[in-house]
Amino acid sequence: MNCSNNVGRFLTLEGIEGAGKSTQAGYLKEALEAQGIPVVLTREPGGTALGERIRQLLLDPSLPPMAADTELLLLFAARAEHLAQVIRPALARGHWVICDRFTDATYAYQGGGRGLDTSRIAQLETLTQGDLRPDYTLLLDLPVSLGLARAKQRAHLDRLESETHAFFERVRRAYLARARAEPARIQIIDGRGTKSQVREAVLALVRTRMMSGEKNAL
Ligand code: Z5A
Repeated sequence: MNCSNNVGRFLTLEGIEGAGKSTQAGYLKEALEAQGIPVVLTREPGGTALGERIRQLLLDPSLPPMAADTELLLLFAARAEHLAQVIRPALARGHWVICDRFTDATYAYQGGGRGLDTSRIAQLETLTQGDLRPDYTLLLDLPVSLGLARAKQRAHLDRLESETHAFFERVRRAYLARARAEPARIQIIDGRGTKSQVREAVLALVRTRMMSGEKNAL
């Protein structure tokens, strides 16, 4: 991987609910910025004004169930906007982009969880992203029961969080299968540790896999 300081990097965090993605994304941003690396921290679905409106629709538990294809197309519509307005411009400026979920989540939730044909997801991926893929993906893995227990500490569950345990087991399995299929890009991190243990594991991986040869060090 080219690790010159002037080249933007695209790093994504993935995992089931409560895996600690948002927590670790914040820590990583802090650590990179402390080394003078400009970072854009963003999330999916969301990341733009339009994307956040689409997110509200996707997660609203008061709406009647939507067709799986509607959900899929809304996710890619938000993603197209996110790429155009935020991700591609930031990478072109040489910033690092840390994205809390991206297209691996679509393969895991809509493919694994909902059972949609992954070849159709792949078609939309190519249509929306061209050949842009994350440089590096950290998959925070933990048992579904632990992730859901953490997520339930929040006040209320959104539409997707109200899915069954079996749904999230399928999501987890799909994530792990993707990691096995793309070991150079997707690195599994044990999400069961304390926040600081997971933070150390994340920083160690980013240091060795994405920053070798850089003068900055985490
Ligand atoms: N979705 C989809 O279906 N298809 C797609 O293509 C995309 C998304 C992109 C919203 O995502 C939903 O969109 C999501 C998948 C779907 N649906 N569900 N269900 P999201 O990322 O915004 O939602 P989320 O996964 O539900 O976020 P989350 O529960 O906040 O998870 P997290 O970001 O991984 O965890 P966190 O916010 O960092 O931590 C959760 C709690 O655990 C919090 O109280 C922390 O303080 C605590 N925590 C974090 N780390 C630890 C450790 N290590 N120990 C103990 N406690 C911890």
